Amino acid sequence: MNVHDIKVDYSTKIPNNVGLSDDRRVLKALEGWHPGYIDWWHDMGPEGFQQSLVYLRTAYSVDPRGWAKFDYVKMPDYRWGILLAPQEENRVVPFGQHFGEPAWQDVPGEHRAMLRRLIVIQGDTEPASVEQQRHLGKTAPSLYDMRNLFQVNVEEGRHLWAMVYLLQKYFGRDGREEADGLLRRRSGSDDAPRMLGAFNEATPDWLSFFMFTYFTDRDGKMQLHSLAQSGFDPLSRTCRFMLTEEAHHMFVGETGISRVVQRTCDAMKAAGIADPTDIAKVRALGVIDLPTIQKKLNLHYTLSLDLFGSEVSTNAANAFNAGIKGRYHETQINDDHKLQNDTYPVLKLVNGEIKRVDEPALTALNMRLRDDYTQDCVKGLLRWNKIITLAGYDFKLALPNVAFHRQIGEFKSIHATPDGLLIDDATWGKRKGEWLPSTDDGDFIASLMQPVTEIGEFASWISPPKVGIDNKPGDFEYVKIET
Ligand code: BYC
Repeated sequence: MNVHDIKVDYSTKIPNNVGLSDDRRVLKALEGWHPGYIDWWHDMGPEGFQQSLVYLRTAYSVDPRGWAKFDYVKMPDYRWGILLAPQEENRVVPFGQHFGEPAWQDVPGEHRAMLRRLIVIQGDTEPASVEQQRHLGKTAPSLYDMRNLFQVNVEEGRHLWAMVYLLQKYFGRDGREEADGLLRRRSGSDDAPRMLGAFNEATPDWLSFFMFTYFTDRDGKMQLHSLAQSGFDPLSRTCRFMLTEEAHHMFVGETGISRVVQRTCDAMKAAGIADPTDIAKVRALGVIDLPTIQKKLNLHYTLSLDLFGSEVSTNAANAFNAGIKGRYHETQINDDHKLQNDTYPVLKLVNGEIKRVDEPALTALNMRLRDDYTQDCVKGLLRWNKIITLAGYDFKLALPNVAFHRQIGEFKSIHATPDGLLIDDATWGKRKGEWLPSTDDGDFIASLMQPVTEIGEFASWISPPKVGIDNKPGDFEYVKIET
């Protein structure tokens, strides 16, 4: 490990550990892109609070043993930078037709278009999520939560920088055009929407934010893990460091939902409510009932499943063969890493029934990654259900069947219940409000979204966290709003 790769150089306008001061061409291109980014941040970044001092962590090194320091920062002054995990000596392409060859330090010409497409898609999601969450600061349930939201937002901004660096450094003129496009598209826009479905949906309230950071950021984790395996070494190194930051985003989601569930259970118990499905009674307590939490979960989980693409995909097979995008934990898998003769079971619609069918493992890579994702999702559900059980309630949150509410892949043209029972259009039309948040549910949740900005205080519908950020005490002022 080269020690110069670990420390971040803060002497240039753009903090980095990639030697930008010796790379005038890329430094100039990035400095040219910077003002557009700042304009975008002002227009589309968090609404309000841009002049507040926020207790944020900033990376100062990419050493896993100590890489971030916390301090008060105004968000527009955050030091967004280019940070790559240290280069591993003698790294090889870990899968596909180039298996075992030295990893590429430059873009392999034959795979240029595919690589650029994947980098652009990854880059597009980062500003999209900031746009989706931009209004949430105004209804934060505490300063602690507000700070976490802003931390997630500035780091998504940095992840955009990470992809823009790759485009500017390795893709010449079309890379620069793509980098500009990343600032031009807008989440939910009719004319220039973001590229993937879930990133054009609204994040209307804080329960959605927690679901998004739990389920959609976890798609990010899986995709980044797959790209971290890439034979294109700069992409691998970028994604490895992004994963370090990403962990906090999923923590925000998992603990956020835990705290909502905890508060609901505590309130139900205190009021002597025995039936958690008695929605009117539970809502009268000013907390979010468990069935509504389940509906939000159904929505965000299924939107996130769509992000894995079709179950059977030649794009995925080509990216793997080319050594560009691998599997989750590729290097820990014990096989030939080429998959030419292997199969993988894929859930498909066969004669109107959901069945597992063996497909060539190469074309089934999206399905495999999605299966890994689902397994990873289950962990949170176990924690949330434990809170419910400990409170003495007979209610379980569950992941819906993968055929439920899909817009991409095998099940996009049918309707199914969360249990995986196929139903016709009319039944779906009548019953979907039982499974997905209705306008009434949205209005109720919106009615709870009253901001709480007193130090150490929390909104009625969420418990305080068990520990503070950076081990700060409960009365710590995470955001100094009056500046
Ligand atoms: N919406 O062969 P197919 C994150 C398109 S999240 C719209 O089925 P493929 C984050 C597809 O583009 C992670 N279009 O799928 C989280 C293709 O179009 P073209 C982001 C979709 O290509 C929270 C066509 O359908 N990173 O980081 O094997 C906050 C057929 O495609 C969708 C990545 O996704 C969709 N859902 O797989 C912040 C990694 N799905 O080219 C950040 C990079 C498919 O025929 N991306 N299509 O016009 C990829 O690896 C793949 O492109 C996908 C799709 C997994 C997205």
